[in-house]
Amino acid sequence: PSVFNWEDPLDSNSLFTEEELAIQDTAKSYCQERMLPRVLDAYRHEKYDRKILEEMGELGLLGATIKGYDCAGVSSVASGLITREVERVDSGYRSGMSVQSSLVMGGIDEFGTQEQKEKYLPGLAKGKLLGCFGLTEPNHGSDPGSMESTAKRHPSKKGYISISGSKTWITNSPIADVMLVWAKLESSGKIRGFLIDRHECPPGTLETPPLKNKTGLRASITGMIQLDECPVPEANMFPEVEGLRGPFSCLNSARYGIAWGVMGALEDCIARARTYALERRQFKHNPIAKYQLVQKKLSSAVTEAAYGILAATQVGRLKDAGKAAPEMISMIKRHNCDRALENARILQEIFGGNAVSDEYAIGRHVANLFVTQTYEGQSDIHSLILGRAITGLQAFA
Ligand code: TGC
Ligand code: FAD
Repeated sequence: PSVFNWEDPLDSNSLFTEEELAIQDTAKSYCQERMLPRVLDAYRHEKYDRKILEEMGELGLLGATIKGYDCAGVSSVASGLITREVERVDSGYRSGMSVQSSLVMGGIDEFGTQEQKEKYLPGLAKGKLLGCFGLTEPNHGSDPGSMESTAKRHPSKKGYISISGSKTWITNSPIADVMLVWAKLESSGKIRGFLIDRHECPPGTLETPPLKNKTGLRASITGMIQLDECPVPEANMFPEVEGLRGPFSCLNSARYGIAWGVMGALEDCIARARTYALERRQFKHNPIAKYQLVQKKLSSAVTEAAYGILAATQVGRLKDAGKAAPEMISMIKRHNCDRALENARILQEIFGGNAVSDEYAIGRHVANLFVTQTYEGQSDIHSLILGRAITGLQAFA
């Protein structure tokens, strides 16, 4: 018989394989039992427990779509389901994982040499090494093509490149072991990718100061990367990829993951708001869930979460078939982040004054979801990427 399940209204579970559902279950148990109890303290005191990545590594959750190098080699939909479970707890924890998995491991897997893969991927997969991705600069966020960081032949060290420049708002940077940094080769003006190993940099050539007192994503660690003629072995440069295609290819996977993750955060807001509305009574002892205006808020949020999951599933299937255009990813990244933020913000109203208490979690999700709408291409930038594909006219500059 057909039944309506508010937690999966369009029966998206029927689209997942047994294996994908089992992976989701493993991720869900870990996230609810081990991560959730830590998040309030982490958010309040803005501290990131590095052990989390090691625990995720033990469960095979890092770089999960990569084949070989101690990675699980699962489908894109399975990796989306993992992301959804992590972000159901907190976007900051998902952020730390996305950077490690999609941006750093994904980049090395796609563009690295065999030596680079063997040196870094197994340690990153186990969470023994921590990675970060440096694209954004203080003067160039939405327009990374104008970056000022430069790479040139090192004046005194043979076989080395000298990198100078400044990256900002970099997730994981203050504690990262390996930094995938994008800089322009001075000789050609072309953007290239470099793996900078913190432990191999001479003193004074690399600083990674943290950016503290954030209003969102407080359970993740964020900082700068400051490079002052930092010597990096030539062997640490990605050998072939040139231009923005390099960083944007990594971003395709990370943006896809965010489209899944934010739906997990929205689903958590829905579950909490529903419980609260059923328990809280106002006017003649009615639960506030009985009032039409409250029901409308829940209906809209449940609808958006269901649609968002279906769209992300479809793009995941296309991705594995090699048929996912970047604009499809822009569409789901933009839409799911915008709808998650908008609906979480409206659900926040259901909690009345209690929404202001961090014990109720809803304010934390709302503050986090603002960041998801901003990084990896702010939503308006994705509108312009889509607008270009629709009209053939470029509106950025
Ligand atoms: P454009 O002319 O569009 O493209 C330049 C070259 O790049 C290629 N390309 C792509 N390749 C693969 N996938 C994509 N999605 C691609 N998009 C573009 C393109 O084919 C071209 O290649 P070639 O060989 O012809 O040179 O470049 P543009 O400078 O006009 O770009 C404009 C725009 C707005 C699309 C782009 O700059 C943009 O997306 N800006 C947003 C910046 C952004 O997303 N930054 C993210 C920083 S990382 C981050 O936020 C991590 S947070 C992680 C966390 O904590 O979870
Ligand atoms: P700007 O580019 O200055 O944009 C400001 C506003 O102007 C936006 O609303 C934008 O949409 C709008 N705008 C800009 N250009 C146009 C235009 N042509 N038309 C219309 N509107 C426009 N980056 C990394 O490289 N690695 C990371 O790990 C990373 N982690 C992050 C973690 C956090 C917590 C945060 C907040 C950011 C992180 N970022 C990271 C940076 C992030 O990607 C940038 O903040 C984002 O790309 C926007 O750049 P910006 O902040 O410089 O904003």
